Amino acid sequence: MHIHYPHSLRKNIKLLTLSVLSMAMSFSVGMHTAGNVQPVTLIEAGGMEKPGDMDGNGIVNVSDAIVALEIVRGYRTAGAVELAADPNRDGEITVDDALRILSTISLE
Ligand SMILES: [Ca+2]
Ligand SMILES: [Ca+2]
Repeated sequence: MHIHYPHSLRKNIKLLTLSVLSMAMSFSVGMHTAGNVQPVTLIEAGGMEKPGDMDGNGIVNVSDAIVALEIVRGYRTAGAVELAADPNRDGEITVDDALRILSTISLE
């Protein structure tokens, strides 16, 4: 389907697209700048890490649940990476987090 816009309207759409694009770009630049001035703790809590990605390899799978369970059982200490991936964000790795990781896996 081809729509014939009057020339002026087409020009306006082009201008509109350009202004939306530049707005989006300045917005993302603004976000980036704001991210840089954020305290490190906020960046960690804000989620560079995938929730549940305990080993930080970018995917949530059964080995992440195992890491969580190891922390729960005391075989391993929760570090910054593990806490940043804390699925329920309560600041500690518990069996609830391990269950959340397992349910994330089963949903995928
Ligand atoms: Ca992982
Ligand atoms: Ca937790």
